[in-house]
Amino acid sequence: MLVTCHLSLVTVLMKVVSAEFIKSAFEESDWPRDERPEIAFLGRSNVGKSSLINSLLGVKGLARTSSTPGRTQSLNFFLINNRFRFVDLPGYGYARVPKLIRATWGEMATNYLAKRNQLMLSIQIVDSRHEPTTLDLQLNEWLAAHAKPRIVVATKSDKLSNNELRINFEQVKRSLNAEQVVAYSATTKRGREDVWRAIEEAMRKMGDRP
Ligand SMILES: Nc1nc2c(ncn2[C@@H]2O[C@H](COP(=O)(O)OP(=O)(O)O)[C@@H](O)[C@H]2O)c(=O)[nH]1
Ligand SMILES: [Mg+2]
Repeated sequence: MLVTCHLSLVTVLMKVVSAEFIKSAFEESDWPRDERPEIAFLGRSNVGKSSLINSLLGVKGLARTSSTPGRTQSLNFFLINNRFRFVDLPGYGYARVPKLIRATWGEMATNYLAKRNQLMLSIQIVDSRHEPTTLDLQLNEWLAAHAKPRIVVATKSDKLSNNELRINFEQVKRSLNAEQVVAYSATTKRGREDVWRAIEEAMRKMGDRP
């Protein structure tokens, strides 16, 4: 009997069985110590980072969403399916935050990004309605210079017409020189499968490392 197997052609979307907040880390000594892979989320304050995390996980309110940004200055770790972690890095570029705290952002986040062996993928979030900011560009350059695997997610795409989105999408792609940009919406879940696929791909690649 001939049995054909098409399994490799079928992409099964990540099933989130469990997602829990583990801890807020204010110092490096607070980072989890085990070897589970991590996916970092980066973006300026209010860009929709928490909404992206919540909508990927299908859990409302796990990562706090708020319209008064710039308060969290810690790294927030979430454990997914007991297998890997999401890391919510503090939002950057919030003008009303004191200079000292802004400086701490750079230090904490870049320290994490530069050092963390468990880091498999950085997800840089930008607002699809606007041109990337100077800080977006700086972060992007930093990630590229340090050869960090990354994708760009252009969120709040539901706020644009298809035509506007097409134009802005190309602009983001150009200015951030990113291999992969995903148009996303936490409201409609547009782009959710693409982001999950990129996450799985990044974890698989690292698993293949000798
Ligand atoms: N329409 C729309 N609003 C969004 C989307 N993502 C986030 N928001 C809103 O943008 C604001 C900031 O979102 P939040 O996730 O707290 O941003 P964070 O500061 O980057 O974590 C909130 O009012 C969200 O409801 C989206 O995809 N579409
Ligand atoms: Mg947030």
